[in-house]
Amino acid sequence: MVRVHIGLGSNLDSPQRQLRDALQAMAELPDTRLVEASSFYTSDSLLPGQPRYTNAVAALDTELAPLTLLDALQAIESDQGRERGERWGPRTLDLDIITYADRVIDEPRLKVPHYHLHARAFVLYPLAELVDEAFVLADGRSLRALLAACPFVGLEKL
Ligand code: A4P
Ligand code: MG
Repeated sequence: MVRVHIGLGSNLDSPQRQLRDALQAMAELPDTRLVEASSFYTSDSLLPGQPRYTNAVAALDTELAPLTLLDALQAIESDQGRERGERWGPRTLDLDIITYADRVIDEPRLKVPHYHLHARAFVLYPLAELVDEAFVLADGRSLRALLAACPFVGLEKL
């Protein structure tokens, strides 16, 4: 079993319900245990003109290999009505692999730690609820330093 962190986001069709349903679906994945979920947070979309997002981070323990986990998460997105079209478009559900144990992964379909992590308060602050203060990403960046560089601005904790 390895510990992984999943970022959840939704800005369509009852975002809080989408996140709750996704947590339930992840808890039911094979060879996987849902350890804990962060609080839910809302924030404006990074792209203007889209509905506000609700975001959270979940900790899972899993035996699924990274790409198997990615496939499983994409299947949950599809089950919850995600239509892949426009990149960065509004979505019922986005599931991103934020960390996978202490591994750095650089494959065409999967980059871990997640590439936009450092600039995203809506990922960093919920992640901070689930790890200890001294948490260091697989690429050596400390969460404390990332938080210090990414103020809690525009985030609302539900
Ligand atoms: N991919 C590569 N690495 C990963 C990873 N670590 N986890 C690939 C998951 N997927 C990963 O993703 C495109 C491809 O990225 C996947 O097929 C996978 O192979 P996608 O989910 O289909 O497309 P996307 O979500 O539109 O792109 P992306 O870059 O993930 O967008 P983001 O970064 O999720 O941005 N504002 C707020 N407040 N909250 C948000 O959550 N999200 C976005 C979308 C914009 N603004 C936001 C939020
Ligand atoms: Mg995504």
